[in-house]
Amino acid sequence: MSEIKKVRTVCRSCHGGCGVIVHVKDGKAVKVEGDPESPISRGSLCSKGLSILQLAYHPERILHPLKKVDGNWKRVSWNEALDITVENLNRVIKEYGPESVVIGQGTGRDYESHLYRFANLLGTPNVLTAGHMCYVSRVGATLITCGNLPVADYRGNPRCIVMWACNPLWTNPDEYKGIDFWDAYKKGAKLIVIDPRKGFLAKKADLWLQLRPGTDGALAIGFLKVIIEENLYDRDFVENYIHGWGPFKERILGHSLEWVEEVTWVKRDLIVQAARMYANTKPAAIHWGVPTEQTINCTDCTRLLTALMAITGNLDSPGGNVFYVPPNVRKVSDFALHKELGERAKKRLGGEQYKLASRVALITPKVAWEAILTGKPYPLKAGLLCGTNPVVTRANAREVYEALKRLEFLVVIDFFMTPTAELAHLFLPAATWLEVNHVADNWKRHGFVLARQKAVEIGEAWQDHKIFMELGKRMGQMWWDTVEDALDYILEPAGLTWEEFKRIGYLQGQMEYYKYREKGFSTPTGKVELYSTILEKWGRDPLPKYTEPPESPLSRPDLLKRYPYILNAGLRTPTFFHSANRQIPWLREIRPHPIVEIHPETAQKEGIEEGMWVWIESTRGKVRLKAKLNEGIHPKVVVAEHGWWFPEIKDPGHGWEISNINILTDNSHESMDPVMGATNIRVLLCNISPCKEV
Ligand SMILES: Nc1nc2c(c(=O)[nH]1)N[C@H]1C(S)=C(S)[C@@H](COP(=O)(O)OP(=O)(O)OC[C@H]3O[C@@H](n4cnc5c(=O)[nH]c(N)nc54)[C@H](O)[C@@H]3O)O[C@H]1N2
Ligand SMILES: Nc1nc2c(c(=O)[nH]1)N[C@H]1C(S)=C(S)[C@@H](COP(=O)(O)OP(=O)(O)OC[C@H]3O[C@@H](n4cnc5c(=O)[nH]c(N)nc54)[C@H](O)[C@@H]3O)O[C@H]1N2
Ligand code: SF4
Ligand SMILES: [Mo]
Repeated sequence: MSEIKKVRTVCRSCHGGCGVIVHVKDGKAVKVEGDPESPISRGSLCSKGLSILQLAYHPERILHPLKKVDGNWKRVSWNEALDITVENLNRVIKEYGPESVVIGQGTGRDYESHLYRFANLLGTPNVLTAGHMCYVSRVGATLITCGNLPVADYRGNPRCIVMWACNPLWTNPDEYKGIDFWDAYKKGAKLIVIDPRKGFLAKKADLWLQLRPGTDGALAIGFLKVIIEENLYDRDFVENYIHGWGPFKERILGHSLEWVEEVTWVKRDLIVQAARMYANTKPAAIHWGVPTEQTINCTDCTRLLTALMAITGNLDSPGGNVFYVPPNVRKVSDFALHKELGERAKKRLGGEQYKLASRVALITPKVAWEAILTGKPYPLKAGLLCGTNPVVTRANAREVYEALKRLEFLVVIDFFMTPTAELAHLFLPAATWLEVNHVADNWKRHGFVLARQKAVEIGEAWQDHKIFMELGKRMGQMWWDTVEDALDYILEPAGLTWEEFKRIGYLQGQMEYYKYREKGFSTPTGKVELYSTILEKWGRDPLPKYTEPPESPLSRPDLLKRYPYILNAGLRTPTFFHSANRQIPWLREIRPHPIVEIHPETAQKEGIEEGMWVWIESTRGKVRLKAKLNEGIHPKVVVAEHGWWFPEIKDPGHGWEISNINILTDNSHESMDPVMGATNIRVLLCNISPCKEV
């Protein structure tokens, strides 16, 4: 009988990080279990991590390159696939310049270092990610405000946690694992939850603020006003480390709590109570989530929340919001060679308007669709999309679909044939995290890097890093011979090779708090810029403010008759990851249908019953989901899941138009954050009605 080999690695079925022990028999992974020694997850794994074997060995997974011939997919060798890509990219570059190639990815998947290096060496500034409205937007806004992203310091034992638009027990996003929050909560930290939906955490909270979706910026202004007026702020910090306190204070005090209550739907007493609890309990951490970024207020809201952390003296203090010190390895930005782009960076689509997006080296997707569809300001002709399914995950899905269909050449790199991949000319099969060697989590700001090591090889799938390397080399770019050679380069400053790092498993940076006392903040003034000198230079409002979302009951009363409800689109579920996992038996069994949550009163009014298919309609179209009644949301709000398509539908559309909530969302320039281009996907107007057709 053959032996079971155990390989210690790191999951990446979400943003990743949990330690896993993979059991391998005869070259096949047969079992996964949580790694009790992992500093990140301490033995825990979620449903997605646990079902990786069903994903990796799925009968529909694509395990060799495919090219489209007369509308049908035909198997080709890697050699041919790379040749086809190089030939087409070179053709387009010769005719239109490298900027006519868009390189895209979705959420952070630990290959941005390689993707960006490929794009930069190719000479295209047009990298499209989800970062315009997710995480990178938060990073960008905090970079210009306080020089780095402040992260809730669970390791420092916060005594008060403000869960501001995050649901980490389901989502484990970015730097955070739900388990860290849970441990701090169990130690008795006070909990304030700011969320329009009464989920598990809202039920546990000391205070739950059920705000109107998209009004977080106004609520933050309310908190700041209470804290300033009641002198609950840290005078020493404000005097020494804030730039623009006078005008900032004036701006905040110019608002009344009545206004805040009217805008946010949160009673002023509750706002006062919550602001006092946050400011008076030390240390206190704000744990922020992505809905704060997915509106027109993205940058301003991030800056207002940073102001709260700063003026209460919680910035970079133990148990507050801190700048973790990274291990001494080469960072994603070092590897990515952004400088190589040189003057070409100026050609970035939308770069003049969305200056903050450009500063963090990405474009908002809208400008890509426009360039493809209109040829303005110059044409986009080719695309390489890795690990993203924009037909389902980006706003205004019909426009996305039309644009991608028009590309002269599109390569998609994925595990499965998705609605986006079906539009491609070439499909390249990616390796799952079971089949990858990488210095993982290097993009995160939690102070760790982790050894994700290959447990098995499956079919002809290549890890994404290798795809970029091999393509890059064929395009004449400077890369290493092997994936592992590049990892040696990343690890070099730590004095380790990949082989040595694999054995150690992880590195942690040596934490230091209050770094600003010695070094200041990494902003132009060296202080926390509540008055932003960078925004001022760009001709923008240097002070943060609240802007009413452009399609809301307040800004579009004319639409209310036809579309009386606020659509809050983006409810995550523990089992799915955006558009992924619908074909995984264990996970789909738990949640077989797309769900929209409706208050029972609203359901009754609209003739809707639990479990019924309902139409949701906005000015941009209609889709159907199944109703689930939930008393924990406001009767004027409906909360819908995103990411739905149906792998079981075998035609090339795979049902992308049936329940895809992004057919309803908006990506007009007027609806986006003015400097980041964050798309407004959390606040729209819609109506709902029973769907009799199914
Ligand atoms: N309405 C609405 N829309 C949203 C959101 C919302 O809240 N509401 N959230 C938005 C957010 S925050 C984000 S980040 C985006 C995410 O948007 P995307 O990243 O585009 O979405 P996913 O469905 O996670 O990923 C798409 C594909 O990546 C493939 N994949 C997974 N892992 C790998 C890998 O390692 N390599 C390769 N090559 N492929 C892989 C999957 O099989 C899947 O088909 O969606 C956004 N869309
Ligand atoms: N299982 C699973 N995990 C995931 C993902 C997934 O698709 N599935 N996606 C990953 C990605 S890319 C991301 S960005 C993260 C996001 O993860 P989180 O930041 O946790 O974001 P969400 O779960 O979308 O929303 C968090 C909470 O905010 C509430 N909310 C909705 N709108 C608003 C609003 O306007 N204001 C406030 N204050 N609260 C609001 C929601 O009701 C929810 O309880 O999750 C990551 N993890
Ligand atoms: S939380 Fe994310 S990293 Fe952890 S097991 Fe689940 S999918 Fe994997
Ligand atoms: Mo995201």
